[in-house]
Amino acid sequence: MSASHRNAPPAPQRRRFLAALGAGIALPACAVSAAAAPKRAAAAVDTAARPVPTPAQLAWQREELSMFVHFTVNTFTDREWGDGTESPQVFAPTRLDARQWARAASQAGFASMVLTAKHHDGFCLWPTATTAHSVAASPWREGRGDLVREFVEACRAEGLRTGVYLSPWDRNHPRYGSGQEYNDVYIAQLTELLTRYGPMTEVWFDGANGEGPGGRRQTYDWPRIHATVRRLQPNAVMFSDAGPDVRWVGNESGSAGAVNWSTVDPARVPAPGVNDPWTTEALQQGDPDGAVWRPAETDVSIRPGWFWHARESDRVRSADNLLELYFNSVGRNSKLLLNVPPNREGLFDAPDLAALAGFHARRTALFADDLLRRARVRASGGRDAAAVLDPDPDRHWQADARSGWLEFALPEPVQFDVVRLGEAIAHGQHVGAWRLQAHAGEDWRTVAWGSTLGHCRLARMAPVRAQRLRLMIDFAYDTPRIAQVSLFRGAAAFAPGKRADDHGDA
Ligand code: FUL
Repeated sequence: MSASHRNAPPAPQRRRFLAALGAGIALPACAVSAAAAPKRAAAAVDTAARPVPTPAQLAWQREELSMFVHFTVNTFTDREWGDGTESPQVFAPTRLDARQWARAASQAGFASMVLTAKHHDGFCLWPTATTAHSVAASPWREGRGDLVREFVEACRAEGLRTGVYLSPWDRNHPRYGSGQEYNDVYIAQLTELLTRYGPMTEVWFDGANGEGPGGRRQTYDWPRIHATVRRLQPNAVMFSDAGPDVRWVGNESGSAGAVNWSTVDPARVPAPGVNDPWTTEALQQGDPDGAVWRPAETDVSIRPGWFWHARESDRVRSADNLLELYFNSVGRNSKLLLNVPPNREGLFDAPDLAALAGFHARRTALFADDLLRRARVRASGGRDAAAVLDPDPDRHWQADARSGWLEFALPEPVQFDVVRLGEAIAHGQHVGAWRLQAHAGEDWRTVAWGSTLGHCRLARMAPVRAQRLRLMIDFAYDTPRIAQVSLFRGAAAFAPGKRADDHGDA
């Protein structure tokens, strides 16, 4: 989305540069960004003021996996950005079945789906009163179809929550660029989407706008847009570069910051589409002192493009590559919004379905057996240390100071190569430096370390065999509350490497 695409179609070099910023999960503590370093003396922290998520933000993050669906006239014209001159006649999927999409998503462990109800070309996937440029003017279902309805009904039948993407940039609508008049149209479109189809859990505002010189420039009325969503769907989160509830992660290559705070200073990214020198870092890393809770969403496509193109069907990400994305997004305190675009029949394609199934199989196998489950746990202080072995994300060890440790003793040695750590984020995100140590001989050896934790931190390492382990929380901005410490074995089999499905990301 956004900054990288603001004035022109995606620039590969910028993508690569942005991806590089998020690369590498095992940074030495001394190499982590300045944003991770404590900025204030411990005694000066006003802990009462640290932000916490709303119930909607908490539910959004705990889903971990959401599926994006890009589908419109572009699917039929073979373009990524339509210019608004497409005839609605081209929109003619022959076997469209939203249940097939929803089934694939739910079987692969995804909890929600977000549909492009209108992309930049302005074609609306639902019959709207705001324009004739919609499915009502297409041959699909003889002009009587409503794809947003079929989508939400399919998702609900599969137990998935639903969201909509409604591009503010509209290259077809005659009122675009008129100011107030287009803003009225946009609000009317939002109102239709948010009143006709039941609960929506996410509303996605794209910051992309490629209007060049001589193009029609439109100033969006963000306060009115946000107020409309809040009034009509108070339980939905709103996504954009600037939130207000969920922020863009700053690239489209599937990498959150290795340091990633869910708190931000809103002044650093004040509006969607702003591209200051510091924007990418602010989106990637957040800010430990940020006054606002605005977690990062990692949107990335299973194919090189966002829309389906026949020529890309041999470049679908592999199951291993999807697992890699999972480590780099969910495993870095973000949420993965993975795009799977339907083909011209209106179905998910065979290679995409195979990759999703493989991803699910690998992920569930890897995380099936928590090797730490049978440990005895001691803590430096505080209460309920054993709660870190319970997967309930609300049960947690609360330390009695702003640093501390947990020690684990297992009945016999185990071999592991992944650790999953998590904070009880309902109480905020506070940990700024941690180390995992294994007891070897007389000494403790550090086997993984980093800065932020948040809802989920996954770290991989060369296989370690140990019977005693400890997690050191070296620094936190408020009393650490650790909800999960788990160990797994098997990640070594999925070591990243250059493959045909490499889209040039980290
Ligand atoms: C970008 C858009 O320009 C792409 O087409 C896509 O929708 C992506 C998710 O966001 O800004």
